Amino acid sequence: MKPIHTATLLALVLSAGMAHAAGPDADGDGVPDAAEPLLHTDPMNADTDGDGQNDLADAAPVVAPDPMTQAGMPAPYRLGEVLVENNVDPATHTDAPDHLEIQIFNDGPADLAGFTLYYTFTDADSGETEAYILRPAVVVPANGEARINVDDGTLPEHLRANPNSIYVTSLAAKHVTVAVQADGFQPVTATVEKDAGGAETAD
Ligand SMILES: [Ca+2]
Ligand SMILES: [Ca+2]
Ligand SMILES: [Ca+2]
Ligand SMILES: [Ca+2]
Repeated sequence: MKPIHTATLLALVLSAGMAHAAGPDADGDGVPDAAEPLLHTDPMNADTDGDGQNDLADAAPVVAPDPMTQAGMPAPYRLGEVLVENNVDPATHTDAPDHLEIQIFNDGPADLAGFTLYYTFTDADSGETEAYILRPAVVVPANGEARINVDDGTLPEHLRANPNSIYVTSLAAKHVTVAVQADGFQPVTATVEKDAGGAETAD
């Protein structure tokens, strides 16, 4: 079956009267909670992909354009582990909800903040790609390291991932790209492969 373009799907949903059925809209983006899974968007986030356009207005609500800029100074930071399954909470060393965990090393003499994270998931079966922009509040100490966790967002300082992402809805393998940039510096990138299977099956 040919995939239905999200804009077409949303038009169908809206013309079917779901928006006017006064269904709840928890995040106030104009897309009823019941319709958000059909768009693969987050019912608790008005701008699921973080590109500044809310889910109703966004023609590609789970595809954010690449915000990285190459003009900055050479990065004093580098990526360590990039995990897309079997995540562990660094504070408690206990199992954390899977999605994305990124370790950043700061080799410079100053603490670093003002990070932007851009990541993509490409589904090995469908070829579909999702792309998200997040702005983690992480501070990476001078000559130290820190981690960015993107998951269900319930643990302190963890960021919320889209619960209706193809990460969750498709069991196919995923090709994942990650780019991390602190204000004024060039980005660093990594790629990682997620095996086929459910997000938590290997735990
Ligand atoms: Ca909504
Ligand atoms: Ca939403
Ligand atoms: Ca958006
Ligand atoms: Ca978008």
